[in-house]
Amino acid sequence: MNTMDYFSLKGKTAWVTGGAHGIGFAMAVGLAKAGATIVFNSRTQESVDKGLKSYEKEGVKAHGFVCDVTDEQAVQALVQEVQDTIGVIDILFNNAGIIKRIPMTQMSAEDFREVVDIDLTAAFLCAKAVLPGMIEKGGGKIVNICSMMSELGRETVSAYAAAKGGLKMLTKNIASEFADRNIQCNGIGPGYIATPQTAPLREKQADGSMHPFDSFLRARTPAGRWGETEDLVGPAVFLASRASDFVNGHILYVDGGILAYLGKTP
Ligand code: NAP
Ligand code: GCO
Repeated sequence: MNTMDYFSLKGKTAWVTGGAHGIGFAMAVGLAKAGATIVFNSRTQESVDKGLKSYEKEGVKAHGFVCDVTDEQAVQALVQEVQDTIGVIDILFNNAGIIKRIPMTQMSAEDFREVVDIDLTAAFLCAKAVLPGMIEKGGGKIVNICSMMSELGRETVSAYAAAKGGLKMLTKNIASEFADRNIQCNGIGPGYIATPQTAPLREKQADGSMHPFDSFLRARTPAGRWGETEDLVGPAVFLASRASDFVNGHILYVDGGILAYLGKTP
C-alpha cells in the first residue's frame, strides 16, 4: 500500500459535533480533503446555515443538522437520520464544548453542571449512539477533543477542567471496552488555539496593549505562539485514519510543547 493511502478517508462518514466553526470546522475540512463525507451539528439553524456556507467556501459539501448534543433523543435521531440517508457513521469527533471562566466560590452548581453536561456527558451520549453502527460495520474511530485542562488546572476553570479530565478517562475507557471490535478511541488535546472560545484571553486592552494572558501564554509555550486551528488538521486525519489502527486510548497533545515545559527561567 502507498504510504499516503494509510491516511485516506475515502468512503468514510465523519460526524464532527459542533463543527460549524472553530477547531471542529478546521478538522472537518481536513477530514473532507482526505476523502470523508462530513456531518456536523449546531444548536441553531442560523449556526448550521453559517457553517454550510463556510464549508461551501472550502469546496466541501457538508451535511448540517440542528442538534443539542446534551439531548439524547436528538442525538439518537441524528445518528439514525444519517444512517438512513448517508450511511453508518464511521468516525465521530466529540468536539462540541463550552467553557465558563468563573471563580469556583462564585460558580453556581447550574453553571458547573452545564459545562460538564456539554463537555463530558454529551461525549458519552454521542459515542453511545454511534457505537452500535460501528460494531455492526466491523470498526470505527472516536476522537474526543480534550484540553490542557485534561492535565492541568488554573484559576476560574474548575468545571471545564473537571469535564476535560473526565473526557480523558472516558477516552481510555471507550478504548478499553471496544478495542476488540476494531474501534479505536483516542483524544486530541489542543494547547491554546486562536478561536472564539479563547477570544476573551486575547482581547486588546483599552490602552491598545495585548491582554496580559497573551504574554503569559506565549512565555508558557516553548513554540512561543498561540496555536492555529490548522495545527490540528494533521493530528485529526491521523487519528481518523487507518494510520492509527493500533493507537488506542491515547491523548495526542498538540500544544507547542506546553506540557513538556516547566516555564521560562527568570
Ligand atoms: P468554539 O469556537 O466556541 O466552538 C464550540 C462549538 O461547540 C460551537 O460550534 C458550538 O456550536 C458547539 N456547541 C457548544 N455547545 C453545544 C451543544 N450543547 N450542542 C451542540 N453544539 C454545541 O470553540 P473551539 O475553540 O472551536 O473549541 C472546540 C473544542 O475544542 C471544544 O471542546 C473546546 O473545549 C476544545 N478546546 C479548545 C481549545 C482552544 O484553545 N480554543 C483548546 C483545547 C480544547 P453552536 O454553533 O451551536 O454555538
Ligand atoms: C482557558 C482556556 C483553555 C483553552 C484550552 C486549553 O481559559 O484556560 O479557554 O481552557 O480553551 O482548553 O487547552
